[in-house]
Order: sequence, then structure tokens, then C-alpha cells
Amino acid sequence: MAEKKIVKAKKKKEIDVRDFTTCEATAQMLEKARRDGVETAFDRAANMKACPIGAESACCKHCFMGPCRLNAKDPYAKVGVCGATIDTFQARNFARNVAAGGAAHTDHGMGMVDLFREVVNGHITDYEIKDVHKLEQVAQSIGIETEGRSVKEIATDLYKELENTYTQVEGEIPFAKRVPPATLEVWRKQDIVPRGAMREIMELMHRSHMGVDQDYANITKQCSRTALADGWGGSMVATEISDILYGTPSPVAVDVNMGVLKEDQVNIIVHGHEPNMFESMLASVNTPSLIEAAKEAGAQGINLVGMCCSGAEMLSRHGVPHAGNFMSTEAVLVTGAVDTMCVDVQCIKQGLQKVAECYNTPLITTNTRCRIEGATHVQFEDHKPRECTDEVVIKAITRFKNRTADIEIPNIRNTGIHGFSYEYINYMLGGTFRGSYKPLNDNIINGRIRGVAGVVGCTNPRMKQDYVHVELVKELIKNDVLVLQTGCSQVALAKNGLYSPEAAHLAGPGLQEVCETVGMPPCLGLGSCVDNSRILIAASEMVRVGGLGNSIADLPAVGCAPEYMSEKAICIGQYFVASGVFTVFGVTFPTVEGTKFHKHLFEELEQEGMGKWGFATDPYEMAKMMIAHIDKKRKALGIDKARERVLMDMDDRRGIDAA
Ligand code: MSK
Repeated sequence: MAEKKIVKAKKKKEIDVRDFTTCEATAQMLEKARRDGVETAFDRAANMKACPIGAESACCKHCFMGPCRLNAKDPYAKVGVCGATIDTFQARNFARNVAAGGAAHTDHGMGMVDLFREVVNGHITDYEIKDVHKLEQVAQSIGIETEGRSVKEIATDLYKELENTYTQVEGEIPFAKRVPPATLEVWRKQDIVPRGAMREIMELMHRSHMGVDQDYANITKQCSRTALADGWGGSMVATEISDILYGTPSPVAVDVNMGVLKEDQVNIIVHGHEPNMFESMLASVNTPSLIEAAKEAGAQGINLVGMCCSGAEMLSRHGVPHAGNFMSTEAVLVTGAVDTMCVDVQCIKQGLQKVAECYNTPLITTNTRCRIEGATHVQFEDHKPRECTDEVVIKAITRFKNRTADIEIPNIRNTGIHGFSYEYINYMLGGTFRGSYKPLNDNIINGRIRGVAGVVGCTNPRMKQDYVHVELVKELIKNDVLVLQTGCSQVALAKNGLYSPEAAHLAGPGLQEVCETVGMPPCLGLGSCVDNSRILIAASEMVRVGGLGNSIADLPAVGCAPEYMSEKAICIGQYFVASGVFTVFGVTFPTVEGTKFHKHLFEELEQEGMGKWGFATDPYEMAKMMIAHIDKKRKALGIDKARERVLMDMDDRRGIDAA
């Protein structure tokens, strides 16, 4: 039985838990939660109708003459008290989403540069440079000399240069040098090449203040510039420094789903986004004295498990098992088997605390940026990381010793291959000596692979958990579209078996042939939501290798966040669009269809040489839109006929096989 402060679910509506989620383990725990009288975000979403005016961004509360609201059904009938139109309302709200989302990633990335600087200068010794090859590659990519120089000299130049990603007042950020020239030319023409993220976010907040920028197209430009400062700046730096310090991911077989919890072990879950605390926790749980303490408490050992995006990062980099994505973080506590949930930043629901209390599980916050009323705080410091993580392990052992909650662990585990990186894809396709994206481009040109889709992002209680992710990806691979994934979407597919090489049989004949030849699954997981930057690098390399046009906008490539919920997703979507990618979102989109701002995002940006936004909630409709866009790009490149030939060859081959 759940204990202490049982939270009674408000029983306005009792919906079948299988209407909330397609994740069997989560459904099993939601049923237990109901028996235990515990409420989760699924119940709260069912009992709270989303505000229809806010959902369409038809309200403005950026000053105190309002809040003003317009009628989304007749959006030009009224204006706000200051005279602001529906287009200004929407653009301002969108701008604030981009600013907040970009701030989250760039604050994370800036923290990584701070850590890197301290490691290079010898002030922090718990971490070290693990991937010297990656250090040299990143340095070379922005023009830092590496030949005949020491690791310290290269690393010193690199951190000094990368600090500009955040603080640069004028000029282009360092990683603008990695952008394909034709794409960069579009940005220069549009005046959206980012300066440092601090400057861009500050300017976007300024422009969206009452009485400043009141031209939706001009606000959108600053949205693009700020979002690009995230994708090609803050996020990309976070990924690259993490690889340099902790190692670049390469394929590893890992178990996901709640069955990774072990009843006879001390279970510690780390949930959040930044790798530093998780890396230190990995060291703590492998410390002989702490393992001994766990055994003395009656446990067989200590079981470290990830969730959400820091989980996705550690799954990719070190093969740490993963218990589930964003919408399973409350449900996993209902198992009663979690001895501590330790969190850092982003996507940490406040509701976790009440659920944790019900099962006597300590919820431990570790970052000054993210404290939760009622949770225990153990401050994590990069300079003495083990003080925090050892203490968390001790708290978990204590909870194990005093376990009183009923334990029920869903017996579901899915094994898959994770840990693909831009670098590994290079190697996988071309081998050590001729590593290249050329085989990928060739297979796209000859039509075996129709195109590439990035399917990423959150889960959202307004959608049936994982359903749209899974159906969409199945539909894409069935149509020979190679899928790259990050974050909670990657975990959704992993839970459904799509990360095993055997999943290749779900792919269309062309993609299946490539997967079987190379021995890869039809979808490749690249890590956390910050690691979406790996997709940008992969796209740039496809352009550089040749045969698929001059800019990212020319590629037969698309993006999608089918169940998104966070402002970070809006920022990610905008940097993909500004980079040249058609990007489809699901759930809801914060615009009123038919307005000038909506048309600007969904049509006009493409005419300016960028990508564009798309929206659908049905996975098959999404797939149709994305495949149609891929085919449009194939036609423009003159490679549409090649695909028809390949498919004919495959049919012929099947005919021969059958004979
Ligand atoms: S954790 S941002 S729910 S992907 Fe990155 Fe998952 Fe979305 Fe958070």
C-alpha cells in the first residue's frame, strides 16, 4: 500500500488507463496508482481542459493594460488595448517560447564550457578529457591548429573560442563555420546569423516587450537568430564538450522499460538533462565501499537507471539502462521500488514530489536552478561532485533498508542497439579507412533510402503516450525513410522493439537492404534533446559529401516532434526550420490558422530559402506530409526516377525469388 499523505485522485472523469498510454508498463502502474489513490499528470490533464484561447496564442499578457484576448474564430475583428494585432500577439508569444527554450539549452551548454575550462586548467580533477580525437576534430572544424600541439594547448584555444557561443556581442558564433556555405548565405541575406546566445535571447526578450517590435515578420527573424544560437551554438557546444569529456557514443546493447528496476537491489533513478551529475553518480555506484554498504543493508547491489533525456544521453554513451520517457516519470515511482529519484534540470514535474511522498521515495534536487517544494536538496558542485552523489547513494541505501511500500515492477524490458553518433554513422557506412557519408548519399541518390527524417521530442498527456511516435516511425521506415531520433521519442520506439536490428523487417525493401548490409536498425538513436545538434552535423555532412544539392534545404530530409510539450521543442523546431528543414509538430500549434503569422511560418519562410513548419495530429497524415516533402526534394534534385527504378528492381527480385 502507498503510505504517507495519500493524494486522492479527483474523480471527475475515470478514463481507461489504456486510453492514456500505449506503454504497457506505464498502464500497469497507472492502474496501481488508482488502487493506491495516487494522482498523476494523466489524471490532471483529463480533468483540466486546455485553455482554447491560450492554445491558439490569441491572448497577450505582456503588459498590465490587459491581459487582452482576441477571438480566434474572427482574429482580425479586435486588437489589444495597445492596438496590437493577432499577428503581434502570436509572434510575441512564440518569441517568448523560443527565448525560454533556447535559454534552457544554452545555459546547459554554457555550464559545460565552464566545466571544460576548469578541467583543462586543472582546477577540477574528477573529470578529464576522454576523447582526444574528438577534441582535435572539433578544434579543426573551427580553424584551431592541432598539428604538433599538446592536448592542453588545443583544449585551451577551444574553450576560449567556444565561450564566444554565449558571450559574443558582434559577429558570427564559432560553429557558423560548420554550416554549409549555401545555407549560411541564406542566413546572411536574411540577417539571422547568430551572435552569442546571451545577446540573442536578451534582444528577443526586449523585442517581445510591450511597445517594441510589432511586425510579426521582424520578430520571426529574431526568433530564427535566437533559435540558431541554440542549435548551432548552445546545444551543439553541449554535445561536443560532453563527447570530449565523457566519450563519443558508439553502438551498445541496452535494456529499456520499467523492467530494468530490480527488487533485490538499491534502485537509483537519475532524471533530467545534464550529464555531469549522472557521470559522477556512475562513479559513486561503482565505489566498493558504497556497494558494500548496500550489501550490508541486504541488497544484492546498486542499480543505476536513467529516465528522460539525461537517461537517453547515458544510455547512448555508457549503456546505462533506461526506465522510460517523460510521461512515465511519475508512474515509475508507483512501482515502490525506486529508492531515490535524483533530478537536475528541465522536464522535472512538480507532481513527482507528491507521488514520491506516497511511496516513501526521496526526491532529491541537486541544482540551484531547480528546487521543488518538499523535495530534499543536495547541492551538486562540479568541483566536488562526489560529495553530492555519494550522499544520494547513502540516502537510497537507507530507503532500501527501510522499504515499506508494496513493490510491483512491470516485467517488461526491451533490448535494443543505441549510441549512434555522427562519427559512428560515418564509420559504420564507410569503415575505418574510408569513413564517409558517401554510402548514405549514394543510397539516397539510387533510391534505396527515400530520405531521412529526424523524429524527436517529448511525450504529452494530451496525446496517448508513445502512440504517434511509434505509428509515425513505422510508417516512415515502411516507406524507406531512414529515421534519426533523440530524447523521449527514441525511448518510445525502443520500448516498442524498433531498436533491434531485427526491426529491419518492418522497413521497406530498399531501407531493409541497407540495414541488413550494414547491420543497423532502421532508426538510429542519437541521445538527448540537446543532441539534436548531431542531426544538424549529419545534415551538413550530407551536403558536403555532394550529390544532394548545395544547402540543407535541398536535402530530402524532414523533422517532426509528434508529441511535444516543452518550449525547448519550439526552439528546436525553429532552428530546424531556419536551417532549411520542413518540420512537422503534433498535439497543438500556438497559432490561429489563416493569420498572417501562421502563413509566415507555414509558407513564407520556405520561399526565403529556409524550411517551413507543418502541423498534424494523426501519425499517418504526418507521414504523408513528410514523405510528400521528401519526394518534392527528390524531384527537384532529379533523383526521383532512380527510386522508381530501384523499386522495380526489388519487385523483379521478389518475382525471381518466388519462381
Ligand atoms: S526530456 S524536452 S520531455 S524530449 Fe529532453 Fe523528453 Fe522533451 Fe523533456
